[in-house]
Amino acid sequence: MTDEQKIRTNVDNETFWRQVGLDIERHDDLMKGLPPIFQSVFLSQQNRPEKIAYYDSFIEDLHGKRPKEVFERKNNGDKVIGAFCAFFPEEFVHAAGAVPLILCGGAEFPIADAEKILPRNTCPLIKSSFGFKISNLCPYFQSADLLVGETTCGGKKKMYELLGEYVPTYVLHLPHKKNDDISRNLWFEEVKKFKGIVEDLTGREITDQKLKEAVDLANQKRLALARVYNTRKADPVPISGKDVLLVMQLALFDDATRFVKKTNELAEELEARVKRGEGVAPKGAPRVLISGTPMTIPNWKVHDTIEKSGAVVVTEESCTGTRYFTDLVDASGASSSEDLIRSLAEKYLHINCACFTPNDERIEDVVRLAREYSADGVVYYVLQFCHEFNTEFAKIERALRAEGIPVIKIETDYSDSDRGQLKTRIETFVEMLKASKASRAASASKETGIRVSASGS
Ligand code: BJ8
Repeated sequence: MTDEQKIRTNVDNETFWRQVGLDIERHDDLMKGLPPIFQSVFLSQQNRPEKIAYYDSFIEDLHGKRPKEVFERKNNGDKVIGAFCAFFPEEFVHAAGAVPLILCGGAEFPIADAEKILPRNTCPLIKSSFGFKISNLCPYFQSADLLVGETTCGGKKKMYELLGEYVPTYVLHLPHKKNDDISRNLWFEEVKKFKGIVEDLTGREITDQKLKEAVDLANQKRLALARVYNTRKADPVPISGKDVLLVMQLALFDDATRFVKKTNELAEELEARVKRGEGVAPKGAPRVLISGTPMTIPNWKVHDTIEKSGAVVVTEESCTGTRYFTDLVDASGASSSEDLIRSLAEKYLHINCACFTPNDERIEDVVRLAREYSADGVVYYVLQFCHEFNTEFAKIERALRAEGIPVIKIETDYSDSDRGQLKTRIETFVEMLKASKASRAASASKETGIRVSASGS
């Protein structure tokens, strides 16, 4: 890259956005909506942990500081690889000294543009992601040298074909059955091939040593997130669900080494809060597990509605939740490159996306997580037109009901048009959870003669 081709990053945000080819006027319109939402959803909360300030500051300059860092890496010869799914083996990207980014759109703003090309009855995550690119609204997207898709759902597969007309796009072939040898071998070969694709793009060899270091880095990220999640098992909960969702969302953008450090610092503060019995919601507040499709920035409305209704979100069975970090890559027994890649491929096959059939592991996971986090109820969250997650609800509902765990399904998009209806349904659900907690506490007190505090209200 010649000096003339380098993007200047020591400039104000607007100059930088012009250089990377953003549509400045529309980008201004997009970004002016963010501060009031962020204020209402996040900054209005009481008693937040101090260490959350790092993640707040990230959002406050979302399209400034971090994209400039990414372009600085490009100026120094590193490549940027963007993806849209938890099945993106980021380890290869780190190992090649490139920058991995997850580019899933969570905003309503670019959807109208996307609908000029994609069918309206497509999931909003797909439309928003596509819209961000075709409308030149996202500096992260502008930085990508390669996009990596995957054969999960039909809408994404077809969108990647169209996206490839704008940016070079490679699609990983993910089999839809994970428990047979043919599928596992196919996925292993695909992951191995992806290593070569990253090497070709970057012009850098991924040695076993580099790959092991990258595996270690990605595992550290997963462990830091698991540490934060673990504190949410306490009652009172030391951090709101909204704040944890923010941390999860930024895990997909931030520099991995810095993110590990900051997230471990947050976990340490939360562990101290748990020891002191300090929480963000009163002890006994109804505890909700959210299960379903991912939520990317600025998709905060379901968490916000639940927590403003007097409940607290204690975990997310989602790709912006436990599915992202639960399994580690076990490289300890790997004695060859093939072994190492196989353990990597195996780890990814443990992500229980609804694109798999059968997908019993996910159903078991939801029940297990509800127990582990002492959830009083489950909000099953489906993005509109996501047939995979929508259809899988039938089995999940049955499994939860068999355990006596109440569940409600919310199917929504990125617009605000259903806010009122959502609020009414969620408030009714939370009231029901409070009432059943109170009646359980009353019968426990009757049996033992001990007064039990039952409600967070
Ligand atoms: S591993 S959940 S990140 S595919 S919501 S685009 S499935 S129609 S986001 Fe996902 Fe990977 Fe699976 Fe996770 Fe399609 Fe459904 Fe939309 Fe989805």
